[in-house]
Order: sequence, then C-alpha cells, then structure tokens
Amino acid sequence: MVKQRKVPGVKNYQAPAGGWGALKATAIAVRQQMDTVKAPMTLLRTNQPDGFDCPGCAWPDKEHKSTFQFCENGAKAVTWEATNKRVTPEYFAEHTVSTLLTYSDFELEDLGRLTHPLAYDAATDTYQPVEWTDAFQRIGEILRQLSPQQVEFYTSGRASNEAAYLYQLFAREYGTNNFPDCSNMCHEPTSVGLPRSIGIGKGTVSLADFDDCELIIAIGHNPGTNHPRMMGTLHEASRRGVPIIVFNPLRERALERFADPQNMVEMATYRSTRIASSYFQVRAGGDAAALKGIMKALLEMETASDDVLDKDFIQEHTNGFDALAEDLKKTAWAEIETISGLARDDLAMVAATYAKSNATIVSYGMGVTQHNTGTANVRLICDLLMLRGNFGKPGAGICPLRGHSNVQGNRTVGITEKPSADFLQRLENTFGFKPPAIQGHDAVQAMQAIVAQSSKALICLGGNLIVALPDPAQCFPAMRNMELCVHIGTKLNRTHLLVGKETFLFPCLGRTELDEQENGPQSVTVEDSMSMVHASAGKLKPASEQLRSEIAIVAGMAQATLPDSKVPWQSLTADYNQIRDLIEQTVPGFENFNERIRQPGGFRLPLPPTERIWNTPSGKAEFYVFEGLLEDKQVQTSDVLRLITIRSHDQYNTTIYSLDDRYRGVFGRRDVVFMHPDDLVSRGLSHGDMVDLETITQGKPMVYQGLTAIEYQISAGSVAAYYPEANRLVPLDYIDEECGTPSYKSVPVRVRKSALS
Ligand SMILES: Nc1nc2c(c(=O)[nH]1)N[C@H]1C(S)=C(S)[C@@H](COP(=O)(O)OP(=O)(O)OC[C@H]3O[C@@H](n4cnc5c(=O)[nH]c(N)nc54)[C@H](O)[C@@H]3O)O[C@H]1N2
Ligand SMILES: Nc1nc2c(c(=O)[nH]1)N[C@H]1C(S)=C(S)[C@@H](COP(=O)(O)OP(=O)(O)OC[C@H]3O[C@@H](n4cnc5c(=O)[nH]c(N)nc54)[C@H](O)[C@@H]3O)O[C@H]1N2
Ligand SMILES: [Mo]
Repeated sequence: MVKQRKVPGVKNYQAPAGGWGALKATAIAVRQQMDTVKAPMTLLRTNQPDGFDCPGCAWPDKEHKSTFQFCENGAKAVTWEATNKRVTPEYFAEHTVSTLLTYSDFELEDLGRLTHPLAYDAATDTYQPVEWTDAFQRIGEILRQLSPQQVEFYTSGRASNEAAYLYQLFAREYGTNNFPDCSNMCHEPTSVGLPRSIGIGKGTVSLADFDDCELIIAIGHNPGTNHPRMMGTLHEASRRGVPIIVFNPLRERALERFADPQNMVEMATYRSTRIASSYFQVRAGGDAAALKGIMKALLEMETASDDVLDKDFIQEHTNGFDALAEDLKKTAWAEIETISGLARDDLAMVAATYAKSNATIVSYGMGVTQHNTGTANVRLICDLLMLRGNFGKPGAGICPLRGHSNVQGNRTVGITEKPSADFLQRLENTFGFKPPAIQGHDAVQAMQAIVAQSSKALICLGGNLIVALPDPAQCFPAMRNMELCVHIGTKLNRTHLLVGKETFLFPCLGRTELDEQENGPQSVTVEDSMSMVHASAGKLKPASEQLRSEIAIVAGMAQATLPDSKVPWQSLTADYNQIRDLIEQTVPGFENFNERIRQPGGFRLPLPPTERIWNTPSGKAEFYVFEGLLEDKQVQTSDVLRLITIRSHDQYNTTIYSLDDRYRGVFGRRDVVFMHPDDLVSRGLSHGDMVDLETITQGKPMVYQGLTAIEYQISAGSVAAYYPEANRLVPLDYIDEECGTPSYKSVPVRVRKSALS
C-alpha cells in the first residue's frame, strides 16, 4: 500500500480482537460509569442462575450457570445501565426540550438514568415531574377518546416476557394489533422466511451443536462486537479444527483473529487464534447470488459423483427440489460472479468444503436480513442446508443471531402485528374479551401512519423508535402532530424529545435492579437466540425510588384505560408468577412454566425441525426458488455504490457508548465512510477527502454531507457508514416487500467530493 496521508482519528489497528485491548476498554467503561466498588459484584452476577440476564445480546450461555464469562461489550451494556449518573427533574427544569434536541445521541444518554415520571409542558418547553397515577389517568382519558386503530404500541426487545405479555394483553383488550417492534427492523425476514421453509421462525441449533459441527458458515454478522460471547464458541470450534467460512463485505477483525480473555495462555503470550479459515468479501447485497453459486456448484458436483446431496432427506422431508435445481441450472455463472463480487472458483471451493462436512451450521445476522432480498436470503440459506440434510441432526442447523436480549421472547409471548387465529382464540377463552382480528401495523407502517396523521398516539415500551427508523427528515417533524406519546425507558434519547401534544416519559427499572413488589422480590424471564427460557433477577438498588417496573407501568396504564377490564392488573403486578401462569395457559410450550424456570439454566421451547417435524402447510420442508438475484430492480446505474449502515464497537443500537470503533481503527469520531481503494480512485478521491453521499431515489433528494472517506478493506462497490447517523440516507419505503424490514444494508448511493470542502 502507498503511504497514506494521516487522517485525524483514523489508525490501522493491528491487534487481534479481544485480548488486552478488551480488558482495557472494560476498565475504562467501568470507571466512567460506575462506582468501582459496586462494579465487580454487579458484573459477576451477569448470567448467573440467581443473577440477571445480560442486556447485551441474545447469545446463550452454557446452561446459564457458567463461571463469569468475560465480555467487553456485555460489561459496557451493564455498566451503562448501572451508571451512577442521573438526569433529574432539576436538570429538565433548566434545559428546554429544544435545547436538549441539540445534544448528540451520545450526550443525551450520557446524562444518566431517568429518575422521575415526567410530563411535557408546552408552555415552558420542558419536562416536568408528574404523579404516576395522574399520568395514568390522563393517558387513559386520551386513549378512550381515540380509536384503537389510531394507536401504536411499540416494543423494543429488552422487555421481559412478563412485561411484553401484559403489554400485548393491554393493547388487544383495548382493541388493536398495532405492534410495531424492533424485530420489524431486524430479524423479520427470519420470522417470515423460516416458517415458510421449515415451519418455525426461530433458529434450530443449540450450543451443544457447536461442539459437534464440522463446518460453520458465518454470513453477515459481526460477533466480536455484537455477540461477543459467541467468540468463545467460535474460538473453541476453530481450535478444534472446524473450518469457519465467512461472508462479509468488510474485513471484521474478530472474524479474522481473536485472543480469548478467558484463555490464560493466549493472554500471557499475546497470541491469538484465527477464526475464519476462508474470508469472502461479498458485495453488499450479493449474498443471494453467492448462495445460489454455492448451490449451483454443489449440483454440478452431484452430477459428477452422485454422492453430494442427502437424497433420502430431500425425498422424505422436502418439497420443491426439482424447481430449485432447474432454476440453479438456468442461472448463469457470469451473473452470479458480477452480483456477488466473488469468483466461481471460490464459490466452488465453498461447495466442496460443504460437501465434505457431515454437520454444518450456518449463522447469520443483519448483513443477511436488512436487504430488500432479506427474506429470500434467509430462505436460500435453508435451501443450502436442506440439500445436505442439515436439519434435525447433531451439529447442524440454522443459527440466526438475534438482536436484543429478549426480542425472540417478545414474539413468542404475542408481540406481533399478525397474530395467529389460534393465539387470539386462547386469549378469548382465558380472558373473556374478543381480541381484534385485523392485522396491525409493523414498524414502517406505524411510522407511515404517523406521517399520514392517521395514527395519533405512540406508546413505546423501551427503545428509540424514531431514531432507529429510516428518514429522520420525514419522521422527526411528523411526531409534532401526535395527540399522545408515552415512553417507558431507562435513559433519555431523541425519540423522547420528539414531543407530541401530550407526552409522558416514564423511568423504569433495568435488568440489574431489584424489583420489589407487594409479594416480595420478583424475577422475570427471557428467551435467548436458542429458545432457552430462563429467569433473570436484578439485585442492585434501583436508580431512584420513583422507578417502577415495566410491568407495573403497563398495568397502571391498562387499568386507567380499561376500567371494566376483567384482567386482574393489580394482583398480576404484585406477583409475576401469576403472569407466568397466564402465559402457560395461552402460549404453547410453557407447560409448568413457574416450575421449570426454577431449574438452573431454565428450559428449551419446542423446536419441531430439530425432530424433523415441519409445521408447514404441506408438512414438509419447502425448497425456495429465488429467480431474481439483484438487491433491487430499480437502481442499476454505473456509478451506484451500495451503502451498508453498521454498528461501531462502542455502541448498542442507537446508544453510543463512546466515539471509538477500535477494531476498525476509528477513534473519537463517527463521521466517516469506509471505501474500497478502487472506488476512491475512480471518483478522483483519496483517503481522508471530505465527501457527500446522496441516495439514488425517485423521490426527494436524501443527502449526507461532510463525511470523511477512508480507505478500507471493504468489497468494491460497497461503502459503509455508521447507524443511526446514516439513516438520513435510507428511504422509509425502501423495504423488503415480503416482510417490511428496511433495507438498511443496501442503500443505492452516489459518493462525490463534498460541496463543503
Ligand atoms: N455491542 C452491541 N451488541 C449488539 C448490538 C449493538 O448495537 N451493540 N445490537 C444488537 C442487535 S439489536 C442486533 S440486531 C445485533 C446486530 O448484530 P449484527 O448482525 O452483527 O449487526 P451489524 O453490525 O449491523 O452488521 C453485521 C455485519 O453485516 C455485514 N454486512 C453488511 N452488509 C452485508 C451484506 O450484504 N452481506 C453480508 N454477508 N454481510 C453484510 C457488516 O459488514 C457487519 O459486519 O446485535 C445485537 N447486539
Ligand atoms: N440504519 C440502520 N438502522 C437500524 C439498524 C441498522 O443496522 N442500520 N438496526 C435496526 C435494528 S436491528 C434494531 S433492533 C433497531 C433498534 O431499535 P430500538 O430497540 O428501538 O433502539 P435501542 O437503541 O436499542 O433503544 C435504546 C433505548 O432503550 C431504552 N432502554 C434501555 N434499556 C431498557 C430497559 O431495560 N427497559 C426499557 N423500557 N427501556 C430501556 C433506553 O431509554 C435507550 O435510550 O434499530 C434498527 N435501525
Ligand atoms: Mo436488532
């Protein structure tokens, strides 16, 4: 490489992921947020049988009873919640909402934990303290005046099963299925695609399968940052000699080399373990083409040797093989190569490795789902696995890496805009009211309804919805028209400041905190990425005496809104065992719920594909034919680049812990765009130049000015910038039509020298 010009805050980070860098970063996070005396005890209670579930990610623990697993980003998530900082009514009195809106996302949350229930006062443009009961009464009054179809009930995936269940009960008794949730922006392609292919919208592997697998294919996820405890598993697999094939447009350090802080020898000797055995820098949005290429090569091998496919499995358990084979035959290699950005020989090599493995796991994340071919991508992964019978045998299966720590559980207990008739019937039988049957809004539809002013109230159980959604220029101002906004959160964020005519901000207990109710201390439950359900109980003294549990807040609003409700809201709040009894009555798989969560490690929900039972209409697993290959049909001009919006190492979704992104060598800033050297050269740009990005849309222009272009190991044709800032380039209606998920990772953009430079 030619010697590059120095760009402030940009360095070439040489160290492996994990290792001493991770320990140092944890120490800093603790020092900045917490009392150093309290911190070690709190961190040690993470993911222990009598402790709390880590709010960081949804990766499971070995039986949830392991000794403390060191995890840098888990520690950040915990210390961020258990911080000593507070944002008090006095602070709100002195800072108008308009002033707070000028703060960065980082500055807002860094003010600390919310301490009091607040109501927005338009006359002073400030949040003022309010009594809980008064707030509930007012919310009830407004909701009773609105039609239920005008109200949106958002859930972010940290809510416990118990809170989420009560929340859906409240909204359904009130009369709506409007349940936009974070999953709509995340793994909806999994929830929609997997049931069509294998009959259930969840991953099929368990941790034990990683001990038995012979090959791991990791597509479009960045575990060193987002699922750090998975690194231990990958590290073990790699040391066992399991090939790990990675598809990712960016060279992510943790997928290349990792030093396990759990491993004394590696730490003492500064050694690390290679993770990926092969690393393919697929073009953004090129996975469908790559997957089809691997399958095409596999079929070509089958023609030659007749021993590659699992023909018994295909015959006995699947439908649609011939159509798939026909389509693969028709698809030209030239097209596969152009769109995936990968060579035929490389894809054939992957097919050959796959053909040798008797048990393969494919893991995937947002690099697969956040495309307008997201659902197709997920189904093509199933096709690939089905060709060699990689469902329902040890060491094999599909492993979607879920986002929020309980996003999967929220779905299981009823947070969905398209509930099944069976679930609605169970609710009716148990509670004696008729829940609405008409389909509700998902996240994008909810926002569109808010923009169109047909929705007039938004209630948020956690999260930062409006910042997480695309197109702030359209969405932020639309919030001004709302009759009512209610936010239940732990820390202040921008969505809370997009106030409507009446807005309430309720502070709630976090995972780490003791939840004391009338019947004593309570625990909640969560479900991890591998369908394990277990209990979580915080022990810390709550951040303020005014805090209430999410459950108590939901129940309080429900009672005030539905005076004739038959649901015993108050006694459910006093004793969460009663909520679990109701879940048991209405959601299949929760038999003896209260008893089973007392076992250390909890229990696993049923996963029929692991027994080769397929709950599809045909009773078989369904092969899927994806005739298109392109990420979208509209935009194919010669200068188009595909923008990927990504997370830095120091952020949790819209929560920014610091401005560093250590593994990618970016420090103290986020205003950068990662580019391939050829893409810089062909635009007359060099490393460090200031550039503007413009989305290629039919609609109004969307521009992001003044980013610094940095040369990076990213596939040609793809560029990357940080989320949520880059949401200004994502059109709201640019979605996967099958499931409504925004295509956050394949936005067609042009990059040019900045008008500001
Ligand atoms: N510390 C931390 N932990 C988290 C989160 C967090 O923000 N911070 N967020 C949580 C949530 S809600 C989620 S959903 C998960 C997210 O976890 P991930 O799924 O890992 O999410 P991202 O970082 O958005 O993107 C993942 C990777 O996809 C790659 N990618 C982008 N486009 C493509 C493509 O077209 N093809 C392929 N093959 N790869 C592509 C990117 O380069 C990146 O490495 O993590 C959860 N855990
Ligand atoms: N461009 C782009 N946009 C994206 C993505 C992307 O990759 N690119 N990813 C998408 C994905 S995968 C997701 S999941 C969404 C995330 O969307 P959300 O889940 O809505 O956003 P978060 O940033 O996780 O929410 C942070 C807020 O949650 C609140 N909070 C934290 N802990 C708790 C708690 O225990 N209880 C309650 N009630 N509140 C709590 C705090 O107030 C905090 O400010 O963003 C999506 N948006
Ligand atoms: Mo997510």
